[in-house]
Formats: sequence, C-alpha cells, structure tokens
Amino acid sequence: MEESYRCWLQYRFVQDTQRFYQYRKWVSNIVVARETEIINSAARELQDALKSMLNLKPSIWRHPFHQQPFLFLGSYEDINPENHGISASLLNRLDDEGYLLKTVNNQILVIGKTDRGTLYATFHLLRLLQCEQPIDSLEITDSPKNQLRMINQWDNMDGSIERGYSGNSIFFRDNDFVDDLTRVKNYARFLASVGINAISINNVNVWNLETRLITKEFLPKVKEVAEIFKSYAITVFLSINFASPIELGGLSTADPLDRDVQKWWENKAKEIYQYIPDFGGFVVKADSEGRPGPFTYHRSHAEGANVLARALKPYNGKVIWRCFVYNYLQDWRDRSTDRAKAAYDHFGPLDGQFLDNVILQIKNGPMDFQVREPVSPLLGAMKKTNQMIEFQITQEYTGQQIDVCYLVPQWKEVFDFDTYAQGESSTVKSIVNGSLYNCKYSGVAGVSNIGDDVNWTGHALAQANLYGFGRLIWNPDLSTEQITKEWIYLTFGIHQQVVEPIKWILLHSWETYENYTAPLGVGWMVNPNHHYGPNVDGYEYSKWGTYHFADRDGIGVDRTVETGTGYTAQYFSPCSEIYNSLECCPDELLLFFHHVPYSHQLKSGKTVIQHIYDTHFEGVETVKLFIKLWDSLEGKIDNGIFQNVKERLKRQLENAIEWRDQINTYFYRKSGVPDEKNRMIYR
Ligand code: GCW
Repeated sequence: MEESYRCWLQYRFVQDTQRFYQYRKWVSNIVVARETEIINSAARELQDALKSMLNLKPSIWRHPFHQQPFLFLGSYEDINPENHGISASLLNRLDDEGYLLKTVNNQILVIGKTDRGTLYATFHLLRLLQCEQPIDSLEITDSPKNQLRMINQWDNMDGSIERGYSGNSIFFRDNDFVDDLTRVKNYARFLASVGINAISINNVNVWNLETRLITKEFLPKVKEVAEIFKSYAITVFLSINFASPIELGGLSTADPLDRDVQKWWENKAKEIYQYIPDFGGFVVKADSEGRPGPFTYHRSHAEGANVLARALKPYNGKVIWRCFVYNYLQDWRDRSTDRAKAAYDHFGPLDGQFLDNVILQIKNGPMDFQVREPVSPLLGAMKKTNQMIEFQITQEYTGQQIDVCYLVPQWKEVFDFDTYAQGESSTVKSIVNGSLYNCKYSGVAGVSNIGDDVNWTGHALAQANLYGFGRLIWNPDLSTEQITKEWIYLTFGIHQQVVEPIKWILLHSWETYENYTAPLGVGWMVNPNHHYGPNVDGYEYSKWGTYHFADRDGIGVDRTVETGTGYTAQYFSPCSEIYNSLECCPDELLLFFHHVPYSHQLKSGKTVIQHIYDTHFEGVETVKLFIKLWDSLEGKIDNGIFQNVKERLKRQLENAIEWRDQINTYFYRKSGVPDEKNRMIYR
C-alpha cells in the first residue's frame, strides 16, 4: 500500500532496538476483558499496528494473569480500581470519553471510562509507540475538552464534492452509495484516531436525490455506513432539505407551524430511528444561498429548527442548524447592507427560543473562511442557546490543496480569542466547550478535506490539517508545535533532518499564503465561483456582498459605527472599541474594519501600500524557500509523497507569482505610489 494512503497511521517498523524489545515485552500478551464492537475495533487496530511496527502477533487473553507483563484493554467497569492502585476520584474526573494509560507492576492498563475511551486510549498508546516514547512508567489521563467533535462532508451523491480538492467522494458514486466501503472504514479509523465522534456524510446543500437519503430507498445503506462509524465511536448525521415535507411527503407546504408538517417530521424521525437507533440527527442549511427555509412561511429560524428538534427529541437526536444566513443577492451600489452583520442580526434576537436539542453552528468568521477574518461576533452573543463553531478544513479560500496552508495556527488563534462576552477570559474555546454558558450541547465542526485520491487529501501535507483539526478540537490547549511534531513523527518518522524542514514549511505556510493574497484582512480578490487564483475585482461588483472598495486614494471596508456599517458594535467591549478605532485596530485586520488611504501608517511603521508590496514580494520568496527545503528531503522520505508535494509546490509558486504581480500592479496603477525598494512592478 502506498505510504501516503495510510496517512498518520503508518505503523512504521520501530528502528531503535532497545525500544523495540522493550515494547515487545509489554505487548506480546493482551488481555481483552470484554468484547464490544468498539473494543474489538481497538483490539484489531492494536494487532495490525503491532504486526507492522514490531513484527509481532500478540496473544489475546480473556482474563488477566500473573507474572508476565501484559497489556490490559478494557473499560472502567472491567477493573477494580483499588487493585490497580488507581484512586476512584481519578477515574471520576474523566468524562465518558476519557481514559487512563498507566503502567502498574506487570501490566499496562489501557482503560477507558467507557469503551469509547478505550479506543482513544489505544490510539494514544500507538502514537507513543510510533513516536518511540518510553512506556515503562506511564501515568496518563485525558478527556476531550469539546463534546461534539464533528466532520461535515460536502459530498454529493453523483460523487462530486462541493469545494473538494482530493478527487471524488468515498461515500457516493453515480447517484448511489459506493459498493465497497473499505475506504469509509479506513476513514473512520483516521477520524477515531484523532478523537472525532460525529460525522454528517452529505453536503449541506441538499439537492433532489440527496433529499431522499432519509427514505427507505437509501436508509438501509445509510445504516450500513452508520454501523461502520459506530464501531469507531462516531455518530452519523445527515444534512436534510427543509422542504422535505413537500418534496418527499407531497404536502403543499413546509411551514414549521403547520400541523401536517409537524406530523410528517415526527413520522420521518420514527422511520429513520427504526433503521438507525443511534442516528445523530440533522444538519440544516436553511434560507442560505437559495436553499429553502422557514423565511418562505414568514417563520423564524427558531420555529424552523424546533419543528425538527421536536421530532428528533424522543430519540435523543439533535438539530445542527447553520447560521450562514445572509443576503446573497445584494446590490453593490447599496453601501448600507453589510454581509458581515448578517448572522448576528438574524440569530441574536432569537436567543432562548431554540429547543435544547438544537445547536447553532457558526462559521469561525463573519464572512466565509477567508485566510484572515475576525472572529464571528455571534460566538458568545447568545447566552441561552447551544452553539458550536464551524471551521473549513478543505482549503476553499486557502490554496485548494495545491498551495500548502496549514490551518492549525489559524484555528488556535480563533479558539484563544477573548470575546469578553462575560468579562475577561470569555474565550471562544470556553464558549464552544460549553463551559461559559453551561450549554447542554456544544462543540466544533470542520468541513472535510478528503476524497478518493490515493493520498486522501490531494496534497499530502494537507493531511496535517485533518490530523491537526482532530487533535486541536480534542484539546484546544495543545500547542501548535506539539500537534505539528506529532503529525510529522507519525507520518514521516522522527529523524530531525526530515522533521525540521517539514515543520518549518507547515508553520510558515498560513502566513505565507496570507502574504501573497488579499492584504490586511480585506479578503476575497479571488476568481469568482471556483475561488482559486487572483482576481482583484472579481467580486467587486457582484451580488455576494464581498467588496474591498479600492479607489485611487485608498482601500478597505468602513465597518465603524460613526461612518461605516456599524458592524464593530456587534462585539462586546472592549473588542468593539478596539476594532472601531483606527489607532487600536490590529494591522492584520485593518482593511476589514477601516477604509484608509494608501499612505496610512500601520503599527509596523510601514504604509499600507508599502506593506502590500513587501508582503507580496516576501510571499513569493518564502515559497521558493519551501521548494528548497522540500528538495532537501529527496531520498529521505517516501518517493510518492516527495513527488506529490514537489509538483504541488511548483504550482504554488506559479500561483504566488501571479498573485504578487496582479496585486502589486493593481495597487500601483490605482495609487501611483512606487515601491520604495524599486522592485519589479509591471506597469
Ligand atoms: O463558502 C461557501 C461555499 C459554498 C458552501 C457555502 C456554505 C456548501 O462557497 O460552496 O456551500 O459556503 O457554507 O454553505
């Protein structure tokens, strides 16, 4: 099998002889106290991994025995804590998905609070082995910080993937499910290994055929997929069409207050749960970019979400309701409408009106996954509403898996952002982990970046985004450095000559992408529709509400209270004042909040125009450095991966040059200001 296919679950042979024998000593005998589907998955994973890492076929036992060392795989209920020197309070501190890895006398305990924890503990142990860490005196406890850790597929049943850059769907082909679900199973392994516990398998834009996923025509197949995921502790959700009562039920309306509509959803939920008793629930994109929703019937989004929530409630199902609702038919002449304000304006007033099994899913920024955006002011604005954040792992606006752009540093910044919603330390991570407002349900979703390409993610380095997403949302306090190192160790091995160049590329890639694309938080400037490559005015006169307003004197969107759209007022103090003030606004977001002359001096000391020139020249130079660093890996890593990234870096360089020259020329022509350093700007 190609190495890139196995992603971070390489299970490479352990080279260090001392470690090799030490590990074999511990894992030659495995006690599996009790079989559940999930524990069986863990045991199978262990066996496969040990075979390939240690050339070992462990003996599996039912009961613990004395003398020889062994590995004990089980859950809380399988052990007597006192016999193992574990205090009850220690285990009580773990939540249901938490676990313990502990070396006690002649055994290594791999103990979950429930079997889900056992699975996570197993992957943790395998990570230690692959990173060649000592295991003689383990004492590790861990629990996830976020409750829902979810992946959203944007897969269509014709096999295409909306904003997918890694081939076609692994779930669907030719308007049906694929026959061979091997890749789905491997995907489940990858996701479980980083702690993902939920997935929606179809696009949030639910077209005609996909609307029928919740009918008997497709439910047996959904069930099959759900069972695979279930054995890896992952719950399956479906995206649904709000107009289903009309499309499937033949009703004349989908009005959420209509009795027949309510009944229809109740029956539908009952039917789904007959097939899949632990079905997760629905993901809903309503009244967004032309999709149907409650607005058609002059009903609120709370009324829309609640009709579904009520139907799912008896089965413990959830409604994940997206807040990406805005006017997508705006007139560029109208300067008063600001797309950035839309989510807050639509949802803020509905606080407290949603049933307790509804979770609002809010994109990290107010616009749409740009390389740089402020945090959405809706995060934290609703005190009585379950909320989760949505990130985009697929690189729609960040290089489309042609350019390298490692997003963990960006997500980390978002998690750490202090909203001041309840005074200081009201960070985004404390909102989405449910602690700030004591939410019943909360968490994090990410739009998947995988497809049926051999290496899953098109660009092999984009695997780091999926890995990093899972690890970071398990615990947003993990450092970027640690996550990045782990991924490299697992994927490429632990040799410094290999680790350092890859780490350097990853850690500089987001900044570099930002450098050669749209400057200072203004966003867009991409080719319309497909969103790759530069087109400064591509969206300037469009209906999408995405403008930069560059003229001969200056650039940026005035979102201040006094002279602009007033968007800054949606933030809590002091964020609102900081963003509203030209003096205090951070450089990297300046043009998101303010319209300034090209001569405006940034905190860095540079003028805006000189910053634009400098970053664009610098961005291209850094890509050249990436290429040099990558070339140094030839012969030291798998050749397939080497060639894949080499080819992508070449295309990235072409893209970066195109961006640099179009942006520099555009702003030179607009402003007439020459580059201080006299570099080549085409006239
Ligand atoms: O960013 C936009 C994308 C659409 C996507 C939409 C959304 C699934 O360009 O492709 O549709 O966001 O998040 O709903």
